[in-house]
Amino acid sequence: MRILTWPLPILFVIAFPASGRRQSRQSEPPCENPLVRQEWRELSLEGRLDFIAAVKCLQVRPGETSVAFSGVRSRYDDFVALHISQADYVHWVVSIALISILDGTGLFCGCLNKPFGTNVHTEVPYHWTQDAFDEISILESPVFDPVYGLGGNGDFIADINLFPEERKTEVDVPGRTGGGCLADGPFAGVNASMGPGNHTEYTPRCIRRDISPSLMVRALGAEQLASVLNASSYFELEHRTEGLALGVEGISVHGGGHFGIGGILGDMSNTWSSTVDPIFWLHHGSIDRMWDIWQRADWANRKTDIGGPDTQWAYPYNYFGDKAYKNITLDFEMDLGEIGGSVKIRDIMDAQGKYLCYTYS
Ligand SMILES: [Cu+2]
Repeated sequence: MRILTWPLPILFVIAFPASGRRQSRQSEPPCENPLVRQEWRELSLEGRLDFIAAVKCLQVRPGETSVAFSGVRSRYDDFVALHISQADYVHWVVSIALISILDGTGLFCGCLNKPFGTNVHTEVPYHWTQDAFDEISILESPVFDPVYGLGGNGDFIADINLFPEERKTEVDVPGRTGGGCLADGPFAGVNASMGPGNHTEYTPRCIRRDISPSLMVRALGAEQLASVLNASSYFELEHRTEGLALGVEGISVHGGGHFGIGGILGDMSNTWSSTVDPIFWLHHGSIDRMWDIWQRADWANRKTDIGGPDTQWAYPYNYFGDKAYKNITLDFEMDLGEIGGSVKIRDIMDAQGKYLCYTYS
């Protein structure tokens, strides 16, 4: 069975909530000293190494959910497994909203024994538009740096027929340039424990990237970003973020990061297990930031504007025919599993509210 990976849900994210949330709760009410989420390039070189070290720290700490998910070996795997297990249920369920739960500060800091408030947190946004002018600039993005970044592409694999269907995306991503295991950077040689795809069995394997610079330039540029931020409603915001058509031509800012980095053979393209590639968090930081900017441009109206289907492939993503669905409301409860429990959408609408406490630089 091939993996159906388009369009990806913006919010299939759910990881690292618990510790950050607890930290946020300590400061409520109100949120007086929000953590400032700096862009990757705004972090000092030391700060970037801290982020990398925190991920590696979680990758060697023992996992806590291996009873529920047999593939879990590390603390990092806890979140990979949660994401895999929930992806089918949070597809388009409030889309962007769930992302804002991802405040992992406590967890990242804690693993490195650093105090809360240092910029060692999960959702470091990466501003793709600063590089998405041309293909060379994208490939030279600081986030792909082998030392002060998360490493670059996999080696080019020309013949994708060497791989079984379940290892490829359904979408025929144009302009792919890699496909091999990470060739450099801090996660080269690090094994993912689960995936690819919708299972949590222990299947150790390398992390792959298959970057399509042309897709990244097309989907992550200033024009796309402006279109998203000009949305007049949450419904429109989500739709423009996810894309307005099925297939490559519809890929927008969310799919642009996933398919642009994951290509056909890479992990970022996988709906369920994309979290095995730590660049996932930086991409989703940028998506959450867009939502935050959009909200604050008209806070009075947008602080409570939410919507979208509670069912995968339902309107407005009903490319395969109409499906019954309910529209998400503020009272919708997101299930964050053993790690985060149940969270109502209304409690995370404000990144500086009673539940979350962060802002973007
Ligand atoms: Cu995503």
